[in-house]
Amino acid sequence: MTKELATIQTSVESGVLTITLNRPDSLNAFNEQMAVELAGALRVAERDDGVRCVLLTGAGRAFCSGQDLAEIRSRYAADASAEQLDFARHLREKYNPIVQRIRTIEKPVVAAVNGVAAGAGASFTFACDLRIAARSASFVMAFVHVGLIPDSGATLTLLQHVGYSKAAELCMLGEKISAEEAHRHGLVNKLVDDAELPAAARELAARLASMPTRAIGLTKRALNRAWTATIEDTLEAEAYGQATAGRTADHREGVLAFLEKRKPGFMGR
Ligand code: T3D
Repeated sequence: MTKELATIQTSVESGVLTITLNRPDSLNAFNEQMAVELAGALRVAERDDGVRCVLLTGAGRAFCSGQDLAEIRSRYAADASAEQLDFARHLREKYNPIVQRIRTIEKPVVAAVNGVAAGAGASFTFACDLRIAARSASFVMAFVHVGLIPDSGATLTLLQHVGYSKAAELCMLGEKISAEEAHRHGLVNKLVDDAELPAAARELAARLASMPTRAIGLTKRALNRAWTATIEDTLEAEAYGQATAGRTADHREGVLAFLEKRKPGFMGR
């Protein structure tokens, strides 16, 4: 069943929670209401055991054009001094909890990039675990064009995906890159023809949702930790994660299914 809020739509099917950013007239620009609704949907996804994968996409011809610039302008109107706008607070309260949850929820999060992803919209896709993109999609680190720096985690996540040199080029020049180029640089996991995106994204998400959710969640935790950790930290985190995964019913089911030469039926626990 599809739930329609003011700025997003959600639906759950086969263990996949699909969240569609839904302000197509502004290319799904991110405003205060969307921040509240998206954070709420991700909170539900985290708590609901029936949700075993999250799929994030956009309505219309774009994924997300980043911060709603009309809303920024209205903030200027309310307070004539740009210096007095508390950008740090805005990020801490609206953007950061969303990025934090995408990165820490112990379930796979997939971005189905259906069109342009700009500014924080691009950052949201980078925070996801996997990106599947339509051939006509694109990415633009638009921040520099409005005199801002990349946020929503992109200074780390973009670097992780493409390395320093390409990250610096994308952030400093702010040039739009096609999904094909993003795919070549490892930023996009899978590229499909536009018409195929919804079905291909659903198939990928449903496949992830049918896998051992605990093991995937613990893998995500270990990968996130490993980036800044020493080899000692990493080995210890892996040992902890493996001890936890090794106690799940899905681990047992995977081993038995292999030995019995049958398809495993993972339950997500
Ligand atoms: O604390 C804080 O808030 C700081 C946080 C900042 C985070 C950020 O994300 S900063 C970066 C903000 N985003 C941008 O600067 C991107 C602005 N948009 C664009 O550069 C272009 O629209 C795109 C490259 C994304 C797409 O270009 P194009 O030619 O395909 O579409 P368009 O014609 O520019 O846009 C279509 C409509 O969407 C248009 O409205 P109209 O004329 O049809 O009524 C345009 O104004 C609107 N739109 C697009 N992006 C935004 C937007 N409206 C509000 N905010 C937007 N970000």
